[in-house]
Amino acid sequence: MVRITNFARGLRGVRVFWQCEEIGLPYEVATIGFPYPDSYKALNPAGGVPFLEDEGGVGINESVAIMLYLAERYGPTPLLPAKDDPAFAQVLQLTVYSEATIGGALNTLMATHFMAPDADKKNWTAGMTEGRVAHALGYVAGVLGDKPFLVGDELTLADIAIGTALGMWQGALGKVIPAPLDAYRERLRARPAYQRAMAKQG
Ligand SMILES: N[C@@H](CCC(=O)N[C@@H](CS)C(=O)NCC(=O)O)C(=O)O
Repeated sequence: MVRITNFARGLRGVRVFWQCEEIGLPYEVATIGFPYPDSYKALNPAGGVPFLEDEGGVGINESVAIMLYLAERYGPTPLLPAKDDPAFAQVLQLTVYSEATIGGALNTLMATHFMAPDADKKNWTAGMTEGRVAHALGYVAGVLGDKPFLVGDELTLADIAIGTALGMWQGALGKVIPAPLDAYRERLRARPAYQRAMAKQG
């Protein structure tokens, strides 16, 4: 069975739990705190969570890489369209975008919000980064349009990845989600698989 190490309230780990719930893949959750125990540093020298272990000595971090790995390893699944489906490219793009563009920027904002001295909390980099995330969310809202999901009529990895980034923006940073994405996020949160995933948090 795959094993996913996560923080007690780590939303990137929830991405992976949620995917497992959607596809019916059994998984085990290991919850760690910060600073990391030495055993975790040895297991995942890159640091950070989530971290996935699978049979055959597989051990990887990066939530989006984990999602793509699981979809390929335990698919096929409608969460990742087939390679000859035109939707495949956009699912890849948005899934990677959720972390490479949005999540990475959110980490800078969260570090500034929670750890910077008061005088530095509203520095130039924070303002620029916040603007980039706001732009990215506007882009995502445009992609969504009036559709129920970002790509096609069914939930894909793109929704899981982006929906979780919206949770970080709203939940961790207390920011407002643009109205069209707010309704979308509520639809995602209503999914039984999402709720089971959230219940698996430590
Ligand atoms: N791009 C990585 C980001 C991982 C990340 O920053 N995770 C946070 C928790 S959600 C973390 O581990 N922070 C503490 C650290 O980096 O040591 C991913 O998507 O997995």
